[in-house]
Amino acid sequence: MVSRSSDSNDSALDVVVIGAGINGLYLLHRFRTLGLNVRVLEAGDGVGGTWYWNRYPGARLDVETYTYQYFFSQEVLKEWSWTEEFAGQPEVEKYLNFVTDKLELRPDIEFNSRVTAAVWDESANLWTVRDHHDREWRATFVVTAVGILSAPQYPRAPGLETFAGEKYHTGLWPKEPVQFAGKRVAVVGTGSSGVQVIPKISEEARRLTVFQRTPNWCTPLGNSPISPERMEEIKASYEETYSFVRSTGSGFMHVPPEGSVWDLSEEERTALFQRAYDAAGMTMLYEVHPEVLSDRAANDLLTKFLAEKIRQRVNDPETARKLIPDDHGFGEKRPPLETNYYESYNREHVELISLGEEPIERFTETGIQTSARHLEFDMIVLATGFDAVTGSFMRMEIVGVGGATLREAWADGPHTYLGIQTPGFPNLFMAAGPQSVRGNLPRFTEPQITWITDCIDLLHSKGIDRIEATAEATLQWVKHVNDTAPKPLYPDGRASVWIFGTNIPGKAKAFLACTDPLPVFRARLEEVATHMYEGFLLGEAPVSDDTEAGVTGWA
Ligand code: NA7
Repeated sequence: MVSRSSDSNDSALDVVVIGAGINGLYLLHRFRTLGLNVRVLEAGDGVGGTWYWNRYPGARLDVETYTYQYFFSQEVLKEWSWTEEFAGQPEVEKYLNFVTDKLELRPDIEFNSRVTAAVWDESANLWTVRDHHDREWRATFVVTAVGILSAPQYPRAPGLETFAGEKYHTGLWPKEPVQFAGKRVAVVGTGSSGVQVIPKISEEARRLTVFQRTPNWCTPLGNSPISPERMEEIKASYEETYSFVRSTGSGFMHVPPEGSVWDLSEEERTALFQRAYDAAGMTMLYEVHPEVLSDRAANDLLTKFLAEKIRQRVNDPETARKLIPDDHGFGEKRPPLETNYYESYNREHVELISLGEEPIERFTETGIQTSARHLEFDMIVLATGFDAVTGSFMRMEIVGVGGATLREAWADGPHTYLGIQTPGFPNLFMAAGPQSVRGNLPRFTEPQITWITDCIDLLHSKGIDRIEATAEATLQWVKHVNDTAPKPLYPDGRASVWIFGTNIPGKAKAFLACTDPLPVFRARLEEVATHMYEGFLLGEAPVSDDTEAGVTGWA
């Protein structure tokens, strides 16, 4: 099937958007407001993306709810009220459905449509996008809004398919309620998802065994309900909140203190760390002196403090030891924010297995065989994370100029211009693509989305049907990204960090984000647009040169 635009039997769509998560919905709204003919293709049968798929018990925001939401619609801001400082998955999903209905977006979304391929037609300057039902749409522009954590990854130990009990990945959690009561449950993985789901399962399961590859530096989430009075206050200060989060480096409600951590006495330092530990959200990450995140000696001050907290909260010293990281500093990985995580291990029926000491050899029909024993389970929960940022692209067959695939182009790591386009793939834009900024996701994708939609609108209005990032601009951007990438605090740099691709065996090691502070990145985007999309070639194909061959990923 080839979907046709509404007003002409033969013409293609202006835009296909892939994904109806928080970015895809905003893209759809913007394109419709601009009068463009757009269709969103969504794999799920509902909107929400991350908030649709990750519906495991305990899933919730680690960002203050009212800084994560959309700010573009006064009507939505006025009508929607939040009930928790850090909303749970059901509330975020409900909110995204509310916005979808309020803006009447649903009719332009094709649900149950997983995109498998997109092929560029150089003679017509059109993309053909195919889904898993072999339906096709033709469009001048394609914008991916596939999320950064949406391609689930599974353990490589053999035999997973032979396990006869219940089996779930946190990133593909079923809609039907899952019962843990009376069951022997295994959880594999202790990242943000594991840290959220483990306390919930520990409350109900007969026995819970946690398989930990690497411990994380977890700090308390500090969630609390939002009363109607507090919600009124929050609403009254939306303007201030919005301009504040736009002004911070990562789009969060936090700013680091002035001065140096070394200027503080030991008592003052402990008091600072304690205040951050007692405060909510990402305070520990963003309200300590920046050198704590970049200088090993300063970082050690904090990890010493955090290790002591783990020892205080976990009764069994041996379990506490296993829970204290020794391969990375605080902040090198996005820290999981927890609620009663450490206390879960004080329950009699909860056991922690460190895979470094007792690896999984294989999954069996009835459980898990480790190097030391066979453990029987009724259920295995995989909280093993994602092939982050690039994984969703690699699962599609994206074919650009001259039949080159994105898989080949990114084999040594992604190379993009501004995280928005890759040479050889004209008219293909990415929202939250590799090598774009990171932090509070909707805050950093918002300028990308307005930029992409404005750009396409301008091209459309001028009748320009081709835009492609130049190899030279891309080369410079990749260099900038790599030159400014964070350096590992531990000399052997062996920690598994998804933002570097090192959580997946065999994946190219490449820094998948960009450390530019949000206002700097936004200014850069504006500058590029003001200079008539500097670094992009408009309306014509580039003359082939050798520059592209020099574009490589992180080395
Ligand atoms: P993460 O943060 O990537 O965590 C995945 C966890 O699963 C982590 O503990 C991994 O250990 C572990 N893992 C991965 N593969 C295996 C295998 N094969 N065996 C055992 N354990 C494994 O994903 P999440 O879903 O928890 O969170 C993703 C993001 O969501 C998070 O950063 C927040 O931004 C929100 P590792 O540490 O790699 O050694």
